[in-house]
Amino acid sequence: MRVRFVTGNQNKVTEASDILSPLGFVIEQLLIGGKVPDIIEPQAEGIEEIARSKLEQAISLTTGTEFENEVLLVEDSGLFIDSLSGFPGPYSSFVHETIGLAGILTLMSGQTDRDAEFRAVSAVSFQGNILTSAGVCRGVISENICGNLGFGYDPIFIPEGANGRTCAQLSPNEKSAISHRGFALKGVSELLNLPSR
Ligand code: ITT
Repeated sequence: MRVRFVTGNQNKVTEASDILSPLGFVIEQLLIGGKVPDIIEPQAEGIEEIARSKLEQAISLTTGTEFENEVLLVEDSGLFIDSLSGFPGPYSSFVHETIGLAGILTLMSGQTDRDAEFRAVSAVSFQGNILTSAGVCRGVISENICGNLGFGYDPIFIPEGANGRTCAQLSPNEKSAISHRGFALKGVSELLNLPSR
């Protein structure tokens, strides 16, 4: 099954393809007229609400185009730090672009509770229905920026079960096996494969 991923983040497309190709899906970034469609991320509290809004916008933008009847996928994700009451959470993109990894480490300096989690909600449109699935990856914020694989907050996030390595020190397969994106997308693949569909 071909799935059009509506995202401006090429790293997400690569990871989604690594996760879903072995399950029989072909993942392609959605480009309309050669461009990533303009999707506005609402400033909502929950990532599920944001994912749904992104998908609804994508459905409107593809109506009347060659992609109208295709399966569309969107994802919203973020880093939620326990001792910062879930910050940056839904603001993860903006915070990454502004204060960046160094800014997060400064906010965490002297903090002994470094527990955090990555969360993702994947949403797909399929035959007129919207299906969603969530994934969580628990871990801790590192003391230093470490590793050069992955993207975003990977160099400061040490997931559980990775022997103290940050996500940016894991191979793509190691990351996908335990990541928020891996769990969310496997959930979506199961929903798409239900016999009733
Ligand atoms: P789209 O909305 O176009 O899909 P985006 O990069 O803006 O792309 P999000 O809003 O979902 O995506 O991402 C929020 C932030 O969380 C962003 O800064 C990402 O880099 C970061 N992030 C998401 N998943 C991550 C992961 O697996 N590893 C590290 N950082 C991640």
